[in-house]
Parts: sequence; structure tokens; C-alpha cells
Amino acid sequence: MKLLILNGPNLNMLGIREPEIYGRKTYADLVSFLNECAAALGCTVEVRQSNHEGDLVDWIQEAYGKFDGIVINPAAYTHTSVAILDALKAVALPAVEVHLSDVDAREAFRHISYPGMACQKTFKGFGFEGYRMAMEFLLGQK
Ligand code: CA2
Repeated sequence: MKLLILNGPNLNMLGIREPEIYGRKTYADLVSFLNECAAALGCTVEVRQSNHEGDLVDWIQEAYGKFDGIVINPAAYTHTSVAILDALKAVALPAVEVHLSDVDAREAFRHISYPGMACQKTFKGFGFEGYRMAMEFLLGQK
């Protein structure tokens, strides 16, 4: 099984600012963690990050026919992006949303997720572990 793992804006800043919310581990640590999870779970992953909404939309569209599922942390686009929601609906691949923090325990504007409306499941507040849970969930679908 081949999974596409997408990360949205500012997640490349992990470990640099706001450690009280996002922890002290860096984006490079996250990529290593995801590759280790993939090896342990026996799947293939491609991990990408962009600060640009259009990149995320393009990558979701291009995943059609190439990947078996999508794990996505849309970051701030979670709360604004109908474009990412529409792209996920268009490709109709199994998708799972991940948030490092528990967005429901934060500001009210973080309580709404547009991409989440096209996802089978959301894991929030588990840090890096949420990505492993998302991968396990998608592998369990096959
Ligand atoms: O909890 C999550 O994973 C979020 O998707 C992270 C987003 C935030 O806008 C969402 O509401 C919840 C923010 C990602 C930015 O990450 C930073 C990391 C370090 C320093 C600054 C930002």
C-alpha cells in the first residue's frame, strides 16, 4: 500500500517556535518518524510539505491512480480551505486528517475543518503518534 502524507503551512517550523503547543521535535524528525512507521507497518510513504494551498490541491489531484490513501495535516488551511476539501472529494481516495494539537481545545476558529469533511477519520492531539494512527487506520481498510 502506498500512502501520500501531506503537511500544510508552517509545519516546516516544527521545533523552532511554540514548543508548548507542538513539541520540540523538528519537521525533519517528523519525516524520519513517518518513514520508520512505514517500514514497521510494511507500507510505502511519500511525505510532502508546502506553505501553498495550490501545491496541496495539485498533489491531491496527482495522487489519483498513484496512491492508495492520503494522510493530511492541512495546518491552517484546515480552517479555511474549501479547495482542499473539493480536491479530496474529487479524487475520492481514502483520506485521514491529522492534527498534532487538540484543535477542539483551542480557539473557536480551529474547531471547524473543511478538509475533514472529506476524511474518513481525524486524529487530533496525539502529536506525531496521530500520523501512525492514521496510517494504521488506512492499512486496516485494505
Ligand atoms: O495541530 C495541528 O497539527 C495544526 O494543524 C497545526 C497548525 C494549526 O494552524 C492548526 O490549527 C492545527 C499550525 C502549524 C504551524 O506549526 C508551527 C510549528 C512551530 C511553530 C509555529 C507553527
